[in-house]
Amino acid sequence: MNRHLTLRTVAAAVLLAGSAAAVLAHVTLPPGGVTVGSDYDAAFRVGHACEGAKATTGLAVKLPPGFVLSEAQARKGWKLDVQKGAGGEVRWTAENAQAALPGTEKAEFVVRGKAPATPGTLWFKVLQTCDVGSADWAEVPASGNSTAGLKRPAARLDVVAQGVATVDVRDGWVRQSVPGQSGTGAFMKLTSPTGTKLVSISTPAAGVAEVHEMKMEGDTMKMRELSAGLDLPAGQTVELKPGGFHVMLMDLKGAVAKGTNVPLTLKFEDAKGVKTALDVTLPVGAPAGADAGGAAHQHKH
Ligand SMILES: [Cu+2]
Repeated sequence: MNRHLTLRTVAAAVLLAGSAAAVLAHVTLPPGGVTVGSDYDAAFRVGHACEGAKATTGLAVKLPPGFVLSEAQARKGWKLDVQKGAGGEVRWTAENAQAALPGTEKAEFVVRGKAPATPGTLWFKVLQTCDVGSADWAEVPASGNSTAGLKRPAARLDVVAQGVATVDVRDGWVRQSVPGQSGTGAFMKLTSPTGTKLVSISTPAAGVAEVHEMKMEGDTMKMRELSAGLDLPAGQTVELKPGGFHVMLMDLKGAVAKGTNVPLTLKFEDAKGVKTALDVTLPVGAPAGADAGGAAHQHKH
């Protein structure tokens, strides 16, 4: 019982992480979490210089308690200082103006280490220095783990329990059903940091839930179940959307009404046969800006 509650809490945390990481201007870690006690390459993404600056000249990453550093990746033309242990820090400094990272280029600064043995959230505080000024990515929410509303959030890493998927789920929603309709669709963006496969779905809202693919065949839209599962290549965002891949909910237990939420359990299996699951709760109704799909998505079974 307790264990179940914990899993749900962590799943909700991963969802929040997803939406916060969508702000590209920040220094962030890639979407998705890490399993307790596993090796992790923390690749800090720098996609811009400090405000009003032309280039990044230095990056200092503070290692949060529980993260055990093994090594930091050197950068050509940059000096690397590594301070291990509690309160440790990894610092890269451009040796000259030529080596500095122009604001128009993106780069990853990689710290390799091991995740702690207990689930939770790690915050990596990052100080970015530039030709002009600096940006201190060090804000941590006072409570909870959402970085929404923070101007300079620290980079966040979710450490999840064994058996919980590290997959990032973003922009999820379920299509509202109309009276008498027996089926509907669920949509979301999935990113697996290590690569896995979405193999099955279950929900108390429907008797049957399947992963489907839609394709134009001649001038008719056809769909079929992906019986072998949906591949999620490492680091790639796979979008489930009207007219494409989607989760098909059939034999609905009741009307799927706008303003309500639908809980789903996503089950994954990676290339090594490791099975994980993730509980998510998706709102009913297309979010603003989403392609609702219209008539093309009226399924017939
Ligand atoms: Cu379908």
